[in-house]
Parts: sequence; structure tokens; C-alpha cells
Amino acid sequence: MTMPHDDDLLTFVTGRDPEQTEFHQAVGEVLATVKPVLDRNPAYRRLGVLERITEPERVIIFRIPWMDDQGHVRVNRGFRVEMNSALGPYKGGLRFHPSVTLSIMKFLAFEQVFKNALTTLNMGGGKGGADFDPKGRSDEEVMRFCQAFMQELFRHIGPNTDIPAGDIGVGAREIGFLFGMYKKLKNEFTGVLTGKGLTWGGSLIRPEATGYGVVYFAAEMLATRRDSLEDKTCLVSGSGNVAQHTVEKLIELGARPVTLSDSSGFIHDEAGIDREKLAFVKELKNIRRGRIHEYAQRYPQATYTPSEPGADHNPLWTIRADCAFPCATENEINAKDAANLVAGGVTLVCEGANMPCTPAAMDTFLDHRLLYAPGKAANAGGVAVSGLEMAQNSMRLRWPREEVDQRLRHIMHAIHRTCLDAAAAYGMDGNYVAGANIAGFTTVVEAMLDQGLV
Ligand code: NDP
Ligand code: 2IT
Repeated sequence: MTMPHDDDLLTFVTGRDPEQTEFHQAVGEVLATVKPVLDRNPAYRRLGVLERITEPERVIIFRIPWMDDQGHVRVNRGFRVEMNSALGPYKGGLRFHPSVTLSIMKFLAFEQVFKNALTTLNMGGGKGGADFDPKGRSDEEVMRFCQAFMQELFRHIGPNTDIPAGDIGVGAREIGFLFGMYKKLKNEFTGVLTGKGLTWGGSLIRPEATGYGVVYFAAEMLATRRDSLEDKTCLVSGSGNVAQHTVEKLIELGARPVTLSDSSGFIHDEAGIDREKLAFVKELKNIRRGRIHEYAQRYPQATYTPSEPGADHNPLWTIRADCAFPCATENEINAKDAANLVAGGVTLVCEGANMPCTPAAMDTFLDHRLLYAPGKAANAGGVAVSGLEMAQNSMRLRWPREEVDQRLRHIMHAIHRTCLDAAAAYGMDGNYVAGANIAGFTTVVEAMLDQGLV
């Protein structure tokens, strides 16, 4: 097949898999910013790097049959997209959510390749998951599902091949069940998954790492304007792993987080979510697996607004604030939400989720010269500490909390610097989107070219 010129590459990628809209969105965003890199390096076009980098090295799709508590057979679809191994074994999370499709898996795996490159650790990019909905399922059902999922996945992964972790719907409980089945099938106790329990190979700070890293990145951005998070009113969406630890670090740094959400709606607590209220949220979400509206019952000064399916904007993003941290899911901020954020006084948007802003929302933030950090830079702390978990597993020892946290801080500081330097090198000072894409892309491409046409 003749390969298209890079101007036509997006058309080619789109035409090949017309239904994969999320994947096209992620590819389109990277292609739009790396053009100057291709112009400066003519060999990149000659060697077909764009064609190679947008095609997964391998995709595995499999059937997951399992039995529910009523004895009914259920069948879900499982995925693992092994996108790029130029920098190391495939690395990236598993998502269990009914919205999971090949398009979602490919967009997440594509983003992961550049994110992992930014950490400077030796990790390639991958992503996986299933269209399984854990909501309302018993622990026993979740266990049987995880075991059935691993009964196929185990033959494709390994500590030097592909190391999955958590993402939406996959936390400590699921990683435990997945690890148990992997260990049994392989008769091996190895660091094949990250996010493990502390007594069986997990790293301190891994549960906190994504959210903490997001806030460290935001603090770095503010420091460029001689500002800090102290007394800043912050909007946070989501109420899972990333949102909880974003709120935790915001509180520690003197900011005032005032919102949290789930797919049913959001709470607004003008007085601020403090440590005690956050402890309530953690118990509600991680142990009782309840809904966020309960927050407003427990703390009646807070308001609860149910989400309106099909609405053209989310009222969460109309609340007056200084900073916004979208930490739920992709495309949760559209152009109208972005305009509302700007009108409401927000000057910093730091993405905890992967691709939470639509391309039009992104343009709004860049046009208004907000401090705007894309997820592949700002939420890289999670996978970075996964990399540190792998290092500790290889050494068969465990670093203290302070050491892991210090390394995380250092990595986030370095990613921030890398983004600014890469953007400046191409005359796009202060554009973190361009900086993250250019720096990640260049690192991966150089490694691919070193390794020949494979
Ligand atoms: P969790 O499953 O712990 O929490 C997800 C949260 O987002 C829940 O509050 C959930 O609400 C909400 N949510 C999920 N899907 C939707 C939806 N379609 N509409 C509205 N709300 C939704 O996941 P994480 O906190 O781990 O992940 C959140 C984001 O962060 C994702 O984009 C993920 O890819 C990204 N991320 C995660 C990392 C990690 O280490 N965990 C690392 C880097 C990025 P509900 O309960 O109603 O579904
Ligand atoms: O999107 C992500 O970076 C994650 N879900 C974490 C991946 C990992 O391997 O820790």
C-alpha cells in the first residue's frame, strides 16, 4: 500500500476506521502540533514515522464469558491495544466501563505512548479493558469477571512485555483479583501489574500519584506567573481515584476545592471540601461504592445538581473559580463549558482525566492564554509511579513514602520544564499542548528510528 503524505494522514486514518472518532480526535491533536518537527527533520517523512506511530503494533480482542450471582451466563468484550514498544514494554491501564470500544482503547493507548515518553522512564504505551459495568455488581461477580478477563489476557502480558494497571472502574480491588489469577495461571509471582497492594509488591504513593502529580503540575504552571495555589477556588470533576487525590493535595497546598461529581450529577460546597469531608467521600466511593449526591445529604450546606443527559453544557463549569481540574472522563468539557469557565474567572485548567476537553474547548483556552495543561503531561504522575513500582519490584525492595513522593515531584517538575522548552524551541512559548506533543513525539520517533524498520 502506498503511504499518504502527512497532510492526508488524518484523512487516511479516518477513512480506514471511520467509526473510531475518539482515536481520530487524539491523532488529529498530535498531528496538528508536530508538523514543524517534521519540517525540521525531513527523514521523518521519508521513513514513514506518522504512518507507523498511528498504527498499533498489536491489538487483542477477546471474549469474556462469566457467570453472575443469579447463575446467568454473561459475555463481555475485552481489549488490549499494544500501541508502541520503542521505549520499553507496553504500559498502561485497564478500563472497565460500558462505554469501552476499540476507538476508546486506541485513543487512550495513543495518548499513553507520548505520556510515558514524557516521564523519561523506559515504558512503551498500551491500554486495555472491557465493556463491563462494575456498578451494582457484587464483589463476587467482580472477582469472577476479573478472573475470566485474566484467563485470556495472561498469555499476552508479562513483566518484560506488557504491564497493565488501573483506570476507570479498575482500582485496588480489581488489580488484586487480576493479579491472583495471573499468578495462578503462570505459577509466577512477578510485577506484571502495577497498583498492587502494599504487602504484595505495590508501591507507596501509587494510589495518590495521579492526583498529586496533577496538583504538582498546576503549582509549577502558577509559579511561572509568580503565583501559587494558596486560597485558590478550584473546580474538580469526578470523584474516583484521580479526583480524590487531586482534592487531597489541593487542601494540603492551601487551595479550596468546591466541587466533585459522578455520572449522575455534581455537588458544590462553597465552604470548601476539607479533610474530614474528603474522608467521607473516600468511604462513600471506595468502600460503600455509593453516589456523590449523598455528600449533600451529609453536608446540607452543599448543593447537588443532577446531570441532564443531552444538555449542551455542564453547570459545574459555570461556577466562579480560579482553577479547574477535570478528573472524570474524555470530552467532559465542550466549547460552551470552556467559554463558561473563562467567563467565570478561571485562569488555569489542568487535566487529570485523559482528553477531557474537546478540540474546540482546547482552542478556547489557548486563545485566552490560560495556563492549560493537557492530560498527557499533567496526569503522567500515575504511570510514572507505576514505573517506580516496576523498578522496586525488579530490585525486590520498597522505597519509603517520602522517597517515592520526592521522585514524583521531581518527575512532574521535569515534565513541566520539558513541555516549556519544547514549545519554546518551536516558537510556541507557554503552549503546553504543543510542548507535550513535540517532546513526547520526538523521543518516541528517535527511539523507533534507532531500532530500524520493525
Ligand atoms: P475512577 O473509576 O476511580 O473514577 C472515575 C470517575 O469519573 C467517577 O467519579 C465516575 O463516575 C466518573 N465518570 C466515569 N465515566 C464517566 C462518564 N462517562 N460521565 C461522567 N462521569 C464519569 O477512575 P479514575 O479516577 O482512575 O480515572 C478518571 C480519569 O483519569 C480517566 O480519564 C482516566 O483515564 C484518567 N487517568 C487515571 C489514572 C489513574 O492512575 N487511575 C492515570 C491517568 C489518567 P461514575 O461513578 O458515575 O461512573
Ligand atoms: O492513563 C493512565 O496513565 C493510567 N491509567 C495509569 C497507567 C499506569 O500504567 O499506571
